[in-house]
Amino acid sequence: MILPTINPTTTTAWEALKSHYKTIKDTHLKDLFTQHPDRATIFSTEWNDFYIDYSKNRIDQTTKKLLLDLAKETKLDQAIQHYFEGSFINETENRAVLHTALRAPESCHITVDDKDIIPEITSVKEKIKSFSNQVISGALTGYTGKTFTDIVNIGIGGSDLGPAMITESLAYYKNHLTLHFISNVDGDHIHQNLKELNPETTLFVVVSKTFSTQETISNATTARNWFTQHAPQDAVSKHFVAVSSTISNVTEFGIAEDNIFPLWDWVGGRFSLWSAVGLSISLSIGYKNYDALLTGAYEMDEHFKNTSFEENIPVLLGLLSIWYNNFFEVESEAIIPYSQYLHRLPAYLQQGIMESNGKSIDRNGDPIDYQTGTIIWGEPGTNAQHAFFQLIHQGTKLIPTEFIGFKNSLFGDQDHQNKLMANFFAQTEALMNGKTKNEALGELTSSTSSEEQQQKLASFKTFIGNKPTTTILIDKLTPRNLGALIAMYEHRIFVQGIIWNIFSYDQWGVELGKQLATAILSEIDTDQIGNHDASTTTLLHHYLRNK
Ligand code: G6Q
Repeated sequence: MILPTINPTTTTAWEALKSHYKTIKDTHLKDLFTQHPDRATIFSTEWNDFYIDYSKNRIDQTTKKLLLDLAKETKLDQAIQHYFEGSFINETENRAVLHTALRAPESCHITVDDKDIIPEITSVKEKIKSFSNQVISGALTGYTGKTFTDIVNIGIGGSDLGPAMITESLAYYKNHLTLHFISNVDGDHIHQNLKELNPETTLFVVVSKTFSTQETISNATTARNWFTQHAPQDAVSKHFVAVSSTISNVTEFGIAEDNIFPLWDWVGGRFSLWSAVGLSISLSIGYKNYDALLTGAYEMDEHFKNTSFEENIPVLLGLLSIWYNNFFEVESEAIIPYSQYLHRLPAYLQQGIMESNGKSIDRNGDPIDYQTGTIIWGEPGTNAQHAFFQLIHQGTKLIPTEFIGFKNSLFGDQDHQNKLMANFFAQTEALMNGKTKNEALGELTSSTSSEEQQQKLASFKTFIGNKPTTTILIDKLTPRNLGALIAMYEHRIFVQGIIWNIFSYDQWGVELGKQLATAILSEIDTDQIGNHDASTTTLLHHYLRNK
């Protein structure tokens, strides 16, 4: 066992947190601010271009101390060391977890199986750089000599969400190339995209670590067939490149070895955008911006590795999440970016957070009897305010919400920016303070309704408040700051996984559905329905009737 295997509920800190919870659970955030007007200073931290305010959370100094004790008792410090050193902490797959090495400077030495991996990483980065430069500049052309106009990233899960989210988030920095992301095995997805493409000017980037994923191989095959219907067979090598750690599968598919950008088994799919999986990012925003993304992530790695837990952003935010999940027993957390560019961030984080920490067996192999894996959801503000915010404000569920905003807009329209940020600040204030019935009544007194009607209506217009929020205020949406933000979430996943005593870097839970789909596909293909439960059998009959 490399990582500690401590059941968090057996620690002294956990017991203390349980009793402490009883003393604080009914306290209103408004009262916490009245008691300690300096909370905003005490519970906030500044780092590079980030200002994190976690003072609107239902915590006091004792909560913070006990949560930090929990991190110490579960030996988080030792675990962090193992993580960065490349110990095989993905024990169920017998692998290191080293996406952090992908953003480390060339001067670092990080070894896996006694081999320094930095030179290999550097040489792949060089390959990404030179290839992106050539495609962007037009030095590399398609089979008819025309420059590329469209890049199609074919991949799914970790081989799609990262590059798709980043290229959307950094669309402001993009060049003339149009990016397309094809992930779903739903044929309508690829055919809708192909309809708009010109084979002469389209470059396909097939991304699959294993190069055996059903969706990706089907989509890549359909793309290649479409391409060769228009272009000669030998033009495939000019229009198809691959990102993979399984070279033999790629060459078997028909992509030449020179056109392969490798990655390694110590890069987990959902943490792979920092590897060659990020090729589409580099093509879209240029290598320099892609490198700045990596630098930002590296800076967050250093912060996480070297900062005392009291001021350590991923540690503090991870502990807050545990506080709500395990003591308040909240069911979900919302993440609301106040930037339309970040509209794919919640979906990206859903994979990172829920695939990593949605586990119910602990690191000893025993079933878990406490809550793990938080449910994450969200949409950009202000749109979300006009949709589901009602439930956060007045529903029966407690939903800790994270607000991500930027001080500066990218196009510099100050009028819009002020309106956007006014909403950003107003929401956390409203969620905290709420509105008392008296305040609601006060607003109604001038109306013509009777006092009885006013009393009744005021109940509907009352907000209890006391809804926890965390505010992440960043100077500007730059590649570097985005890199740091994503790395911050990656490390929070780690913190929570360590404390919950689970393995965060495997994903066995996605296997069963895949196995059954393979079996059902052959039944559909042969029109022979096998042995299923009555519901599945009936559904299959309905489907086959239409085939
Ligand atoms: C992520 C998962 C998963 C994976 C996809 C694609 O951590 O492992 O989302 O990225 O299943 O796998 P391939 O890259 O092997 O096609």
